[in-house]
Amino acid sequence: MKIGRLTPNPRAVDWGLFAAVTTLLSTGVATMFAGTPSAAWIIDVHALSGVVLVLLLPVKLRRVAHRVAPSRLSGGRALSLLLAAVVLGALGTGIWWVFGGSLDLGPWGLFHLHVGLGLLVPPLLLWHLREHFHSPATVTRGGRRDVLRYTGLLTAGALLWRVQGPVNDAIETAGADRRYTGSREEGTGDGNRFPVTSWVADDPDPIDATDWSLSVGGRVARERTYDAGQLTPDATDRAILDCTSGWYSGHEWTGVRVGDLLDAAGPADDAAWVQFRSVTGYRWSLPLPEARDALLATHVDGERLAHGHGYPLRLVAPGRRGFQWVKWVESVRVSERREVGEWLAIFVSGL
Ligand SMILES: Nc1nc2c(c(=O)[nH]1)N[C@H]1C(S)=C(S)[C@@H](COP(=O)(O)O)O[C@H]1N2
Ligand SMILES: [Mo]
Repeated sequence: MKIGRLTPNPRAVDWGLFAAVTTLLSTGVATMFAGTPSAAWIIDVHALSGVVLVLLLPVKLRRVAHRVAPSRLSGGRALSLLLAAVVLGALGTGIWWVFGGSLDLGPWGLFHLHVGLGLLVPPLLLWHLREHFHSPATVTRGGRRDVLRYTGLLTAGALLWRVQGPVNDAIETAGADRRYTGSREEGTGDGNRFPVTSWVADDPDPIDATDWSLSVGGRVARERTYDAGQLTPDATDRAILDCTSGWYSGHEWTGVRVGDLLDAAGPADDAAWVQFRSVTGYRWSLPLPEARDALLATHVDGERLAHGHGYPLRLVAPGRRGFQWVKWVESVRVSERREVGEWLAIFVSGL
C-alpha cells in the first residue's frame, strides 16, 4: 500500500500537528503538578501526542521542503525553519529521555533542554501561524477518510507507546526505571546522597541552628515560636521526592508532624491554607487538611538533613512534586486564602 493513501490531506495534517503540539504543551505543563499515580494518564497522553507528531511531521516536512531552498529563503521562512528545528529538538530530547539518554549542561541536563525547547514552541508557532493560517473549514473536504486516517494514526501511536516499555526493559536502558511522572531514580534510601536542586536560584548560606527558629502564626489562636531544641522529631514517613527536572528519590523522612504544630497553635475556624516559608522567601501553600498530614523533616534515612537538602527543616509533602517541598523552612502561616504571590516568589527568591 502506498504511504500516500494513509496520510490525511495537507490541511488535516496541519491541524493534526496543531492539535498534537497543543496537547503536548498542556500535558507537559500539567505533569509539573502530577504527583500521584492517578495522574499517570497525563504522561501517557503527552507521549501519545509525541508519537503522533513523529508520524505526522515527516509528511509535513516533505511537503514544504522545496520551499527552503536557499534562493527562496525569506525572514518568515527562516522562522518556520527555526520552528521545525525547535520542534524536532523537543521531540528528539523527549524520545532520548524515554530511552535513558542524559546530557551534562552544567547545572542543567537533558530534561531541562527538553522542557526549554518545548516552551520555545508556542511563541514560534504563533508567529508561524500569523503568516500561514488557514481556516479549519478547508479540512472538511475529504473529511470522513481523514477521520479514519487519524483513528489509524492514534492507534499506531498507542501501540508504539505500549511496546516502548518492554523494549526499554529488554535492552536495559537507563530509561527503564522511569516513574509514571517520567522521572528516573536517584539515590533512593541512601540518606543525603541524592541531588541538590533549586527551582531557580535559591542558594542560602548554611543555617546555624542556634540563630534559627520556627514560627507558627497567621490565623491561629496562639502564635508559637520554636528553637531547634524544642522540636521533637517523633514522626516518620516514607515518601518520594519527585523533581520536575526528571529525577526522583525515595526516603524515610523523620521530623515534626505539621498537624501537631497546628494543634498547639489552634487554627481559626475559617483557616483553609497553610503556607511554608523558607528563609529565602521561597514559599508554598497546602490545603489545611493535607498540610496536617505533612511532615517538617529534620532527618532523612536517619541522617541529619544536609544543608543542601534544607537543614534545619524541610517540608515533606507526599504526592506533591519536588518544587513544593520547601527547604530551610522558618515559618508556617495559617490563612483563609492562598497567597497568589507565592507563584512569583518561587521564581524570584534567591535572585
Ligand atoms: N527554599 C527552597 N526550597 C526548595 C527549592 C528552592 O529552590 N528553594 N527547590 C525545590 C525543588 S525544585 C526541589 S526538586 C526540591 C529539591 O530538594 P533537594 O535539593 O533536597 O533534592 O526542593 C524544593 N524546595
Ligand atoms: Mo525540582
